[in-house]
Amino acid sequence: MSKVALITGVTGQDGAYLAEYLLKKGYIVHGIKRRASLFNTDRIDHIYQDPHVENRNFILHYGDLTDSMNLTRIIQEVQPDEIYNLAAMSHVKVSFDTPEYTGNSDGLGTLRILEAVRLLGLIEKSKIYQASTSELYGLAQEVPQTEKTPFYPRSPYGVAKLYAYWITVNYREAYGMHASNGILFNHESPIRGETFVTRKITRAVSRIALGMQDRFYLGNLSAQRDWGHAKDYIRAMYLILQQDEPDDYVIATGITTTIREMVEKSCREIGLHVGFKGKGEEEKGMIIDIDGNIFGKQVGDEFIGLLKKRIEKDKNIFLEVDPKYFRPTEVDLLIGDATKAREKLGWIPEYDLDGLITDMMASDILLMKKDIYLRNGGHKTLNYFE
Ligand code: NAP
Ligand code: G4F
Repeated sequence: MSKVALITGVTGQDGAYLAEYLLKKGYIVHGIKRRASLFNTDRIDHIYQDPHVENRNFILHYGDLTDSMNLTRIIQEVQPDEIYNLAAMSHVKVSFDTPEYTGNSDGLGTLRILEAVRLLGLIEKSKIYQASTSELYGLAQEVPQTEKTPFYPRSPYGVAKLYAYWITVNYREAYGMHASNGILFNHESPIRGETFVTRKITRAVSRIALGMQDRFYLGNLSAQRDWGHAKDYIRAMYLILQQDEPDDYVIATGITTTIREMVEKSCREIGLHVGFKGKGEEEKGMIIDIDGNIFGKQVGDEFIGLLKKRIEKDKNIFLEVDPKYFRPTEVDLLIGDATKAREKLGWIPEYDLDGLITDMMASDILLMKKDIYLRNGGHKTLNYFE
């Protein structure tokens, strides 16, 4: 008999990778997607199965973490062996604008799932994975952060996730549920949401290299993050639910990098050497030199002339700071110690930061080139603004 998994947030970055991974393992995968006025299933269209196909193993349900009855009905229908609760309003900056909604979906949403499992008598059957986060550490009390480091969240998102973390622990202790937290540090990929900083950088650098844009704007360049690849991190989620005993695990690479260095590395990946001048809100990023061999290979010889001309004319500023991206309270430094996950789960990441950047830059260069081809062919392309 195939195992049955239910994934909330299946249309998101992690949900899409996890669904694909579990399908390959022979699972029947159910996913919860939200109703939207436009199609919102881009990330899972390649594994979509038409409802008219018999014996489907990938089934989507409309639902929302703010709707208990909907969640309870879906869990009753699906009778999952494993529930991966990945749905969330996951943008830290946006959570300052929508704090109540964030608390409702990210905090209470977790309670709704735990309580549905309990009320439906599925405690013995359904194992639960809760998508906890390094944002719990916020104003970090210890470096590096482990499962024992005290939490100090710094945003409505972090505080909502703190509730979700503890209600998961509480249901485990109170009712003996197999409910576990993965405390995942930042993880990225070519399908990362476009407004998270890594993807914002790889998209903008690609567009600048191709002559589609002159400059872009970021917030705090000095914040430090421990970035891994989402493909490695969804494997950790799966491993956590294969354990006999529920527990909480830090998933991280153990290496931290500033946003500034992330910009430098993304540029270097395609042969652009960049520098920075000024401080704080006045800081600017400049293109200093181009390595023609690397640029030609990664971007294309036909695009180098335009960029060179730009540097000659001293219009080489490509990055500025816009305080609108600052957060009311910032998380300055995250770096995780995943020793427990390595020792107990046998989790070893396959990607390092350079591998992640190579993957993201190659994908975004290709994506932006598609727009150039469409425009050259007389077609309209879409513009997305933050
Ligand atoms: P993501 O790309 O933003 O995906 C979030 C998913 O949740 C999307 O499918 C979204 O639907 C769905 N969603 C949002 N609000 C919902 C609601 N009220 N009801 C039902 N679905 C809802 O996030 P991700 O990067 O894959 O992250 C997955 C989870 O891990 C999240 O809980 C996030 O907070 C957590 N996390 C992420 C990281 C990271 O670095 N990526 C690190 C630690 C923890 P739409 O597609 O319709 O928007
Ligand atoms: O990419 P970010 O928006 O990710 P953040 O805030 O660390 O949150 C992500 O990781 C968490 C795990 O630690 C998840 F729980 C959460 O769901 C999400 O996936 O910002 C990273 C850093 C911040 O310090 C931010 O201030 O980049 C800085 N930053 C600088 N300029 C920017 C920008 N962030 C964004 N989004 N946009 C900017 O222009």
